[in-house]
Amino acid sequence: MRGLLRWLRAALVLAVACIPMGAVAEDGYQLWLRYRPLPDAQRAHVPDSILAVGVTSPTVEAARAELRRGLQGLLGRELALVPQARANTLVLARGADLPAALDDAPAVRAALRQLGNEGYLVRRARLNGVPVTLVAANADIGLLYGSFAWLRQLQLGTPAEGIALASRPTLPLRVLNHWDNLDRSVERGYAGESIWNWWELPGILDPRYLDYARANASLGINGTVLNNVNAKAEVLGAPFIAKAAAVAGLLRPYGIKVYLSVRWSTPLELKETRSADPLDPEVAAWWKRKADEIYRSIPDFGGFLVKANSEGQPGPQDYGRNHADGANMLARALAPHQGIVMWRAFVYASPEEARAASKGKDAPGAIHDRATEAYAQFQPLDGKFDKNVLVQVKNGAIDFQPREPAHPLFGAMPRTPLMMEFQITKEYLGFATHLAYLGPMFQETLGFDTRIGGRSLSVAQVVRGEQAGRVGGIAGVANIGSSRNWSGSTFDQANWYAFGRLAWDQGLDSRAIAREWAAQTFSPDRRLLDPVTDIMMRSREAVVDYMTPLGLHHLMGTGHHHGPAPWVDNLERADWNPVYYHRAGRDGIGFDRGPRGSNAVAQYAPEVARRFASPATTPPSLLLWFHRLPWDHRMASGRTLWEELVARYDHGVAEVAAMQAEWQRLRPLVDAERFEEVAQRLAQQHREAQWWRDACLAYFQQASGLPLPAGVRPPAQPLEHYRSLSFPYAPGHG
Ligand code: GCW
Repeated sequence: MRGLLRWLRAALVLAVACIPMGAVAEDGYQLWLRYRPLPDAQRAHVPDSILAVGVTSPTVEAARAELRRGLQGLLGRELALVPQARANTLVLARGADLPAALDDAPAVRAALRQLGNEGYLVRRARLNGVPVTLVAANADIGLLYGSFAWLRQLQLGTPAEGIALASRPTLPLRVLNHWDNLDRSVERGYAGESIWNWWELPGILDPRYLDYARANASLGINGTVLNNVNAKAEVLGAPFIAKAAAVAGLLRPYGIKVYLSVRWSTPLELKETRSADPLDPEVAAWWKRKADEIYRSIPDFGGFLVKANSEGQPGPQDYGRNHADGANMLARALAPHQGIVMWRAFVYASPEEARAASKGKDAPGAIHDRATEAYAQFQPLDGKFDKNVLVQVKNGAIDFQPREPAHPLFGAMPRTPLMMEFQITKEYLGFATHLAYLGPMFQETLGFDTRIGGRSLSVAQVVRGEQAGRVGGIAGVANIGSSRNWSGSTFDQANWYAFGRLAWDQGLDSRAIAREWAAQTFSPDRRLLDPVTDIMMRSREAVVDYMTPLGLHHLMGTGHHHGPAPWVDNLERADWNPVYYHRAGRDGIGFDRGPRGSNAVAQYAPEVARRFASPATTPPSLLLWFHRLPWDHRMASGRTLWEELVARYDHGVAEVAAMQAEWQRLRPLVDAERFEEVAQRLAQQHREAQWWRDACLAYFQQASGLPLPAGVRPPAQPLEHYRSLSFPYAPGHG
């Protein structure tokens, strides 16, 4: 017995000795807010005291708490709250409270005038002749954002005396959409259960909610829709309003408003009305009462997000009304409280139309095309929505595919505020298994030139309302769950981060964002930053290549959307089948969206339409999105289309192998925990990339009847093998 005790003691001493001083487990929980000790060289002029000028508030408290936490980590010192500035003190001050003894107060005031309600200014200044760091803003939330921004710079390795920032968000509405169900399952969630513990709310508040608020505020995200767009009526019952109110209370100091997704037929389902017709006064009165009830519990409630008449959800069309009728009725209930409606444009044809199409009634020149349907329903409603309605449009016209051209609605509704909807969770890009940094994808869509009215106007500018004064917003379908690292994998955190940063400023560059994220998440060591940024920047294109190169889309498995299934042709709706999208046969492959096909190109501005109407002027990355071409179509590369397709699939797989090799070289620079986690995922990604490549090539080879080009490795298994795979327990299935 004594021997055992001695052994245990020795083992314990050894274990403790093995943990380096100050080491914290790198389990990803802290996201990019790790605040690891600064190198000595960077410690000069870093404040060790703080002075908050003027009255305090929960938001200023939050800023102070973050600064203390941050500096505690960065310096290993407790930050002193001082009544008077001393050398290097960090001064937090609203514009209205700027201390008279601030040397350059007039310049600060002038700068603040440009920064709006949420912007911030950070600079070195002199107070009573003492050098200080000033964080100033017009409102408390700016002080919080400024504090985070300043801490970010320190984490990036910027010397304290060199930090000078002035920033304001370019969009007022920067929102996460949680597709979280009331039973804590998450539709298309790959990071564990929902972080919202609905069952335990409102009495029990998970400390994680606060860390969620911090992480989002650090990016400037200012809204969150708590529940799935495939919503349940119960979420508007009193118990869930109380639960949402508890969450709202925690998020409020961080500048984050709570919104709810609502089900169109809620009053009917709760048996409180006899209809859900938006023009029925009884229905409108119910929603008004419901809005009043919500605002009694959540005075700053943001509003509703609605998925109506889409994928089986009820909506105003059930009563012969249109989307504007529906959205406006809800908007009028919210308007007295300054609430908004975010009405989704993710709709496609009615079952009857789709059935007609699936019976092969397509006439030449008029083939059915799901990609055209949202435009067909929404464009005629431009200008018909109430002021507090925003139409939320997915980045592309199909469905969050690895690559889509920008949705034509962005160029077609100048009289309606539009919201961009990105999907941060990687439903179609390898779940949380594959490393795919989405920054370049977000940037690609935001930068798409709509050419409204013949002028150059990017999607980002449209959403900002630059041309028509209809200011919109941006939403991201969250990839957040209760898994320890929040997003299911380390690199998936970067997608949350990139979304938040681009929501704040669409002009930021995705490469710079990747670098910034990596510096905070791993370390600002250049030997690490260059390769990590490189891996991230090539990752999304790799996924495109091994899943859906050259503009192919919607080739994934049914329902769960995991893995390749280009052969699927038996689903109830024609436009749920991969064969509907790729149309591969002996004579060619691709979807003709040109004038002789579905003419989807006509939904873009004339210059854009002209470019996409011809294969010669369509970028190769979108070729098969817009055109159906013979296999021997000559590509710019000199290869035939078939050879090019094969080469792309191979290139995608090779890219993953290269990413893997690059990661292996980083072993000495990354903690063992995260190194191993990423290495395992990359290995799995490589296996799955090969699977995609093999299954798709086996299928397209059969469809085309063509041999593989010389020297190309044949698929590892016969096509039948790939067709036989099934995944009944894949995660995230709605
Ligand atoms: O991409 C599809 C998803 C559904 C989702 C839908 C939507 C919430 O497969 O799970 O439903 O889009 O955006 O409404």
